[in-house]
Amino acid sequence: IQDGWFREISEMWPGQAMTLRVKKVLHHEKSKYQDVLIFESTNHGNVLVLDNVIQCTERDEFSYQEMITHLAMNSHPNPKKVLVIGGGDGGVLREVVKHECVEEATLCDIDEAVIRLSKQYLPHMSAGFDHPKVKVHIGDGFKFLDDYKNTFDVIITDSSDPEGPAESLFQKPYFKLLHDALREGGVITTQGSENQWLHLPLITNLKKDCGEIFPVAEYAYTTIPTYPSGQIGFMVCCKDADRNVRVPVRSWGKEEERKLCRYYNSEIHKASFILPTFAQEALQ
Ligand code: AAT
Repeated sequence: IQDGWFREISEMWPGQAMTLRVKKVLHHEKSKYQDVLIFESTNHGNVLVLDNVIQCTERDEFSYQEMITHLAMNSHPNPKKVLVIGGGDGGVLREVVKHECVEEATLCDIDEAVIRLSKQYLPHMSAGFDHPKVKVHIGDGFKFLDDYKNTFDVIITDSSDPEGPAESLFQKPYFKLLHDALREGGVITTQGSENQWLHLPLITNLKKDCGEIFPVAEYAYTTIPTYPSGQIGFMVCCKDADRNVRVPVRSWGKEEERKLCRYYNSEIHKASFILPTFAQEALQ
């Protein structure tokens, strides 16, 4: 923070930096795994920052949390057991339990500090923790998954970027663990290592790795002003070769969809897989 502005400077996006005006620093600590900063901004609500990277702002978090969740959930005909890796702010859980078919939603985040501070400063997201179907485990997602085979219908990896404690969650052995932890017909989404403007080689590699493990592996993206270059991508993969994840297999009615979601809808589900030509070519 300099002169009342937070700047998101990182070698992961050289030569550019999102800058947000700070009204007040609410909390700053070094947890066991990362530097955790929470500040109140002038125009974007409260902001969670880990190792100097913006994780969410109250103003636009719904775009990311809804898309990473419902792209997976609505690509499964009847998801009952759901696992979230990362997601310590609770926002993805909040979205998961909007689906009444869910019987159990487990979250595994490496850092208790993120959960503790989100409960204090990000109440709209951490509301997800209060649901009776939710269970929380503190630990490394990679290690956690290793203990589960043939267990979950949907697994959502809402992890931080590949530099830091989430590094292993972008590598091939992790996708194998995800695959094996899914039940028949299971679906995953993962944070797709940022976006098309900055990381096409990374995304190409990620898609290749996923495609070698899952019979269906597609890349989708959403727009979000406070993530680098204003967008972020997801891998959406399925264990069932016949499933087309580009089209929702379930949907709420139009009216209910509008009540439940502010970004996601059935049309944008389909649209989110359509890429501009330069990205299409790279990912082929
Ligand atoms: N929904 C908010 C967006 C995030 S949160 C990322 C979460 O992943 C953090 O709570 C962090 O503690 C957790 N995490 C990191 N590594 C691991 C791990 N190995 N196992 C389990 N959880 C982990 C992501 C924002 C994306 C940023 C885009 N620039």
